[in-house]
Amino acid sequence: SKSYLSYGERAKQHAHPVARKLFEIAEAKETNVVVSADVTRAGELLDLADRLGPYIAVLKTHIDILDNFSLTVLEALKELAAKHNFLIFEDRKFVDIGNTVQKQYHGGALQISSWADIVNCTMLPGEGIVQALTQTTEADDFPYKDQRALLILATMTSKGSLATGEYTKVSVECARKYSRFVIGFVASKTLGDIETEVVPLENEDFVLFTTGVNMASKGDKLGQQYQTPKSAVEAGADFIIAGRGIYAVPDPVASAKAYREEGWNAYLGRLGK
Ligand code: 6AU
Repeated sequence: SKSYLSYGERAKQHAHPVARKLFEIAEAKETNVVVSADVTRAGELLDLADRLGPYIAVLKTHIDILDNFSLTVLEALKELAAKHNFLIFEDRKFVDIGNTVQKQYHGGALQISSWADIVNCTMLPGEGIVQALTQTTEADDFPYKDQRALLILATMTSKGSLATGEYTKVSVECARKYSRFVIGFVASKTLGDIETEVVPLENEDFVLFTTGVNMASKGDKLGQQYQTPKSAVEAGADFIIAGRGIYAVPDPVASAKAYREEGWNAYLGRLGK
């Protein structure tokens, strides 16, 4: 499987420009950390992005949780992404009919397509959601052609999640059908294990983002379940998403460095180095 190739090798081979850029960043900065910056003040978000920027491959946002949101925040975020060479992933989890998600993604109050390199969606509505988002990015007047990518939420980390079985299976099938826009999954196991009947095909290289990663906790009081960076990468994660384990501790920079080191060492271990 491609998950046993280096990020550098995958950067050279991948058909999608956003996946290539992601792998190039991981290789250059020696990090597979995605920080989930789930803070509610714009100033705090930008401060985290600036301080953690050097140690992360991707900054993941929930832009709708900012209680002082303004479009100027997005400009500042984009500048920080360029300064520190990271991608921005808006964790919007689109979950509606095609006609609605197209408007939520491109334009609208949050202008998501104009600043988020990566977004995600759930498969609850069926194939049409992926078809619609793909169509938006392929329109003649879409300004960010080849600079945007989609992840499918194939499993979830919360207790009692219904994102299993047939749901997960359809996630994989849909990723294959729309691989010109879908670069991978948010999920907690390797692609082969997400849906045991679906083994990765010879020429595909989906990127696996695993969330529910925390070095100090097993879960929270609201059903979140955690594993360590090491166990996530050993189970096939290409990128580890950590939120509170990094931003909600006294020294987020030291924490980001620790997650980076553990995630990177587990990756090297997977390569046999
Ligand atoms: O590390 P935490 O628990 O503070 O934050 C985890 C982050 C949150 C969740 O909204 C998100 O990861 N998440 C997702 C994503 C990324 O789509 C899926 C999932 O199954 N579980 C999960 O926690 O921002």
